Amino acid sequence: MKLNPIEQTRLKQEVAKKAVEFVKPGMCIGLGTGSTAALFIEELCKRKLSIKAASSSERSTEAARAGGIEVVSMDEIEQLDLTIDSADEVDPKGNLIKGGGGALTREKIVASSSKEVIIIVDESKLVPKLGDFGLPIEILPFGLKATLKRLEKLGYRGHVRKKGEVLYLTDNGNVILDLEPPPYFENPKKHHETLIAQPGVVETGLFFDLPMRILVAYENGEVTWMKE
Ligand code: A5P
Repeated sequence: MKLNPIEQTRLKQEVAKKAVEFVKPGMCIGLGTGSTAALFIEELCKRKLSIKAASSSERSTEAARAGGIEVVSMDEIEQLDLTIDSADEVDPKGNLIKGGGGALTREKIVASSSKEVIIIVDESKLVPKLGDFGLPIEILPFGLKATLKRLEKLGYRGHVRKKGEVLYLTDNGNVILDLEPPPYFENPKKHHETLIAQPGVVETGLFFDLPMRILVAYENGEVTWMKE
């Protein structure tokens, strides 16, 4: 379901506001990346809660620190209490495609280190099958051509992400390959396992088997948990 950009931003704001209610003083929070996560961080800063955060990108770190949140490195924490992040697509089982903002690897590390993960989305992100968005994967720049060739042999084609004329580099100094869906990622686990087994592939934007709940803002004004 397509939404016009103004309406979509309104829904992102609604779900971000709701998500802040789950953050309690003393918690250690994982911060996602992207426009929805940025709105959540903005709301979180307004609350002036005494919390710590670990962040999935330089962008989110900067925004949180500017708003007075103490951001610590992942190595300073044992486990995060709660991670709040968004997604590019959510299927009916709660599997996700992430990485539109290029932070998928750090996002997966942060989410995997969290007792609980709340994914906040506007209803346009809900899809019957994952794939229309494409699939961002993070790749080492070393041997890029060889990695692309190997992936192509396995049937995965895509475009190396660019920022203007130059390669887009992640916070980890790696490249993002935006894969075309074949045509859908109906079995996300299988695709993830095939892709991650290839030398040079750092991480995929397929998220599954994590302690995630999906909070959705709908056009009719409801903000509620996604039901299977
Ligand atoms: C960042 O790498 C992504 O995983 C984002 O979480 C995802 O792309 C959602 O982004 P928006 O909130 O900007 O739609």
